Amino acid sequence: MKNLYQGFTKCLLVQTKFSEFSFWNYLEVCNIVGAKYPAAPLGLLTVAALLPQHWTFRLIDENVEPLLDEHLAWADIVCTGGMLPQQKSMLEFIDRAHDLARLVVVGGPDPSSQPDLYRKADFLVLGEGEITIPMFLADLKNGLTSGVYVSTERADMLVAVVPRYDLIRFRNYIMIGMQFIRGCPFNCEFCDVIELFGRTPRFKSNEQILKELQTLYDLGYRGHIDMVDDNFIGNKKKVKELLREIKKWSAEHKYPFYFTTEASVNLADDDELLQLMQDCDFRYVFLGIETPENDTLALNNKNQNVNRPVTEAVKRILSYGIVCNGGYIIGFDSESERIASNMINSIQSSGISMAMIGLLYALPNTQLTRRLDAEGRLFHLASQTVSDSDIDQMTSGLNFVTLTPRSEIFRNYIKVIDTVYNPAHYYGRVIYTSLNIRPRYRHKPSFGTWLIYMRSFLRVCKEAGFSRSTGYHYWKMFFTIILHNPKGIEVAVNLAAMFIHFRKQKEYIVTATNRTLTGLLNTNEQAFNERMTGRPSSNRGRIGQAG
Ligand code: B12
Ligand code: SF4
Repeated sequence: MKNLYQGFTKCLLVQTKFSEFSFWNYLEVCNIVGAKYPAAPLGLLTVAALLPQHWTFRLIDENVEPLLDEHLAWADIVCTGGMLPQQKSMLEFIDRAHDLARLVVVGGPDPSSQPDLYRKADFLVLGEGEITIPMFLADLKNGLTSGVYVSTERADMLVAVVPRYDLIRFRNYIMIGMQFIRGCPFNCEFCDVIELFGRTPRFKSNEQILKELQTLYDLGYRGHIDMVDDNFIGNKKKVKELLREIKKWSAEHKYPFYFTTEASVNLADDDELLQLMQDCDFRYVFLGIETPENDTLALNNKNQNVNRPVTEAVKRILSYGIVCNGGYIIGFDSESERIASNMINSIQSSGISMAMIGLLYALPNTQLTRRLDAEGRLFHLASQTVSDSDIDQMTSGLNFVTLTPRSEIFRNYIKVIDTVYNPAHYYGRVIYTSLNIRPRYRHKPSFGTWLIYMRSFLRVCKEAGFSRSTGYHYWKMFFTIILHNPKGIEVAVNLAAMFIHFRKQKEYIVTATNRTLTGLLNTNEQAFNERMTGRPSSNRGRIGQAG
């Protein structure tokens, strides 16, 4: 067998499929703007940059194009990696590659969290690739054909490589990812980020980020960059320094990009930071709000959100031209009987249009999972995506014995999703956001892109404006914003476009959850829990008979 390390090795990187029903797969919106999938596979682009650069690479994103046997036949070695919802597609991929006698390398978040599930891969390269890929390459150089590589060390982000952005076709995606920070200083019980990446944020230098921006610029990319950091403002001093540099670079390059990111709600406390973000053209931020109930926040160590009124925070962020999206969770041990109405009120009053509401999921290797396991409440096979309906946290949560009766949680969940994604409520939030936003966008699209925007606008008018369920709301929203805050119209139309996806996705989630609820009501909740945990269940909390 030829030495794969030294030779002109052909390496195929494969991003396996996500479900089209995921909250994050807004394929209808991709269609409208002429893209094929929302986000480019940043993990694999980074892996390609860490592998020997004399190799030849090819990247197939199954969310964009089908993986053919001839792609696999071309390769000497194949790599894949991904997250929990890709577990099933990654495992199928390993089998398919093995059937064609390809050597398979696997890494990324889910294999790192539960490597045993991926044992059949030839090489398991776990944790941060910056540390473990060199270990794997050393073995490959010595002719080994299998191995498992782990490290407790964390990567030094100051030597992180520029991802191989040249391996993708930009027009297939709505946004391209870029990473500044790994790790988060907070300590939320359910979070796996602090387990995977630690609680001390590690940063790339400003020069590294500018180099990545320049690389994208030189490759001809213009438009949307998603800073994929779990908490972009994990160290406010550092992020301000970076933003000052981006502001300067962007001005010198005539603002080729605009940005989105994720941040903790304390972003709203810092006007200087918000101003810098606006100056760099940040347009959307995803806030981890989780729950409107203070006791639950405190019990989950999400202390940074306790006693922090979300409505005010969102209004302040909107005043800097940045739209807030939010993540919410149902199913915490301590949530009140009024959780559904509390959550609906919180979402409606803050005007957060894109609210990702999930069922609490005990992700592998988290404090939550360890506690539930110790309490005998964790389901066995807790984090295996076994069925096609295991899409993301919207359908696959509650992988443990709940304290509130499970059926009650499902009812609350259905009520929240059904209400929040009812057209009148959704468009109400769009109006609120678009009236309160004060955008000062710097990035100006090229003429060609502007034409695509116009075509997309007409498509949204057709899809949303002439639909029986949303037509009235769409035009009411449209004329309200045109009359009262015309600068908010771009945001308004974008959020209306997102509803084309959410409308479909809501139907899917409500139907799937109702099906699960009916199944649960036809059985006995205690018997169900015993089957799922493999242990006799004692009476805890408010657990009762289903129904
Ligand atoms: C950006 C992001 C998203 C984006 C974009 C995803 C995309 N398509 O690219 C969006 C918002 C869509 C998203 C959604 C979800 N996400 Co997400 N996401 C992230 C985030 C914040 C950054 C990912 C990233 O780009 N990192 C930068 C790259 C460079 O790092 P990386 O991918 O980890 O790759 C490195 C290593 O893992 C390794 N590696 C990766 N692949 C491979 C492959 C090989 C062969 C090798 C050798 C090494 C290797 O090397 C790389 C360099 O070190 C991570 C958290 C985090 N900090 O990583 C969560 C994270 C990956 N998401 C997660 C989850 C659970 C989800 C959701 C299910 C629910 C949710 N949290 O919203 C959904 C489902 C998505 C769907 N489409 O169905 C979990 C995964 C947990 C797990 N055990 O699998 C994470 C870890 C955190 C979290 N709890 O949210 N996500
Ligand atoms: S703030 Fe977000 S990333 Fe940080 S620990 Fe909490 S959930 Fe995790």
